[in-house]
Amino acid sequence: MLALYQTGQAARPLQWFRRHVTLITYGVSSDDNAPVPPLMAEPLERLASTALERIREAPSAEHLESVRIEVLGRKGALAQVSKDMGKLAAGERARVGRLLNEAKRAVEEAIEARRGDFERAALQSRLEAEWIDLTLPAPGPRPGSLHPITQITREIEELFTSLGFAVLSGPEVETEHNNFDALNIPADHPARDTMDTFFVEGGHLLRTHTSPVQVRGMLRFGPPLRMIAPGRVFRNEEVDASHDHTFHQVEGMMVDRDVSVAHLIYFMKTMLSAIFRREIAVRLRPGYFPFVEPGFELDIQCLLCGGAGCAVCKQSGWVEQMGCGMVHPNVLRSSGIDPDVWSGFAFGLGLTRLAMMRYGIDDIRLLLGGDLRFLRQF
Ligand code: FA5
Repeated sequence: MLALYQTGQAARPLQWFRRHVTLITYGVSSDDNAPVPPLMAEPLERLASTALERIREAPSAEHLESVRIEVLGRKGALAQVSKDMGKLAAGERARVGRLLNEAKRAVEEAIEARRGDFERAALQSRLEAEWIDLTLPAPGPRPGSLHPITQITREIEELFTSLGFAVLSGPEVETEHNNFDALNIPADHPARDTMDTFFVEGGHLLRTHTSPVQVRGMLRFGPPLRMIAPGRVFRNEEVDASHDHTFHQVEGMMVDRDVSVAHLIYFMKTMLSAIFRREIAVRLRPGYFPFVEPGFELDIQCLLCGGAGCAVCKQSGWVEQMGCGMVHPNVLRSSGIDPDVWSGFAFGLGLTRLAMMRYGIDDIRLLLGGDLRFLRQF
């Protein structure tokens, strides 16, 4: 007797085969070329036809794979038959082997065909699900936007050019002379302490303000002169909600005959009302800058808290926006301009703080932080 099969799903065809093999064992024939008797062929055919039916009816690729393993796998039904063949007489073994190969090929081909069905169906459903209408217009590039400081800089440039001012720019790495000495701040002057900065080799430093562009403008063009100079400046600063180590200013200067504080106030007011497009409360208080005399600080009422007090205005209700004043005679003189003939005003506006007021930004660190979630709002 040959070994019995115990598997569950394949049990039915295997029972047939068991009967068949028993018959082979006892009905020995020595003629290798004799046709396989129906009693030997039938159980294998049934095994194959049952497998083919299950393959045909397999509802999914996964199910198909489990049928394949049951029938063709190393421990599957056909493997077991092949193992048991060793116990047959030599002549029978060859004929049953042939039958077995045919059954195996038929099952393999059926599995391959059914697998193809599943693959085609999967492809079809992907084609339907992932269908793209190529005739639709492309979404196009996502538009970027200008940084709020760039936007406000451009507005100021436009305003001042319409008032006859030139837009100048100066280097961010400046000479110590232009940043301090030519502005009436010699090496031992205490005003240098308020503008501690980053010194680089060769008597140069990262400019602490845009005021050195005044010097460059006066030397390059001479009087009469109307210029503004927006740009980035640097200080060794304790960073908080309203102070950064890197920020933007715009310098303004007008040198002509008979320029007075009245002109200064007029231009300041014109600029602020153009930027805020409404009346805003300002206050002018005396301020000390060695390069102007008299000098002022101009504050605007904090637009973030409406003057009630917040972290940006340090609970004072006012935010310092700019320093300004009448150009000191020493500064005119150091740029070769005769202070007895010419006079002028100058201002240095904190562009970063202006942008904060304009857009309601309550922390200066957001502006140069590079966070796209913040920048996409502008
Ligand atoms: C100056 O820088 C002078 N050069 C301004 C000036 C020019 C005065 C011409 C007279 C004539 P001050 O250090 O105050 O001044 O800076 C000017 C403005 O820059 C301030 O009013 C403020 O708005 C802004 N500012 C100053 N420090 C910082 C900082 N750390 N972070 C952001 N903004 C600042």
